[in-house]
Amino acid sequence: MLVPRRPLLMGVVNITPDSFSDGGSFLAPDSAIEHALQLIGEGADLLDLGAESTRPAGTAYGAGAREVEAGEELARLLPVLSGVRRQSSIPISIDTRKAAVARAALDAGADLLNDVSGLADPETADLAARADCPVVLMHHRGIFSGAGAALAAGPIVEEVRSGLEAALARALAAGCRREQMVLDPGLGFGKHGQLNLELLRRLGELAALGCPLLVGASRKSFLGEVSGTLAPAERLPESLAAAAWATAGGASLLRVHDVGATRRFLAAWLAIDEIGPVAERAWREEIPA
Ligand code: HH2
Repeated sequence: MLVPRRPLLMGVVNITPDSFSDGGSFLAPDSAIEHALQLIGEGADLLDLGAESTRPAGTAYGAGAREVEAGEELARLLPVLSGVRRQSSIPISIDTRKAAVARAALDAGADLLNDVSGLADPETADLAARADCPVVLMHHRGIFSGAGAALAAGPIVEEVRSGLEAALARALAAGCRREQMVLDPGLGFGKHGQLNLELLRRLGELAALGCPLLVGASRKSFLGEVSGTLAPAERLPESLAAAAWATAGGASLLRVHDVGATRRFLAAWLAIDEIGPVAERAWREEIPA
């Protein structure tokens, strides 16, 4: 197996009361800052701060998350952003769909934008072009809609590829540079279980879009469905399997909740992969010509 170099690990910090994965655990600024510093200690390469959950409605998650106004989102976000910034120079991504939030966060020292709507708001696209910062463009089939969402199964990889192409074209038309863009298939986000598995398996086909790929599979319900492990925080083994497939498929970034475990898992996997050529060389050197 040819395993690529280790992807960068983006540690998730949800400053929300209602995230599917860890809602309410880090709503207070001090606990969110402490969590961010812990993820840095575990080896995160960058952080993703989000202050509005996108938890879908559905049987596992009840009513789904509540959309929040920009003012409330900023009140949650900014104290954590400045608190982390004071103590670390780690790159910070902001997970938001709102231009006002993105603008204030960039002014306060954020480095990247992570827009799960794929720059649907032209104001955000314009801001991204002027800021010239890295931007994650994510595909979705409805941001708050449940995974079932009565959508056709269809050829999912082709749908995601053309959706990302369209988002990329919109961003370029707004003045962004291709080199700024990171593309994300948007696992979950209106796609039911098997579609996500197929996207992970065929991730390499999205590399043709010519931008680095980010994958956010960590703790998601399609992984829980595989093994029947219901609580999101108990989905680490399944999340590591997804991290392995994303890595083999060429992902440059993994968005994960369990940074330390993912880092150790990938280090072991890569060490096993790399020992092949090393062992072969050592063996050849011992054989007399
Ligand atoms: N997934 C979530 C949120 N933001 N951003 C990108 N680029 N890709 C993803 O897959 C992605 C994302 C959902 O995970 P989480 O933040 O843990 O949950 P919630 O939206 O409920 O806060």
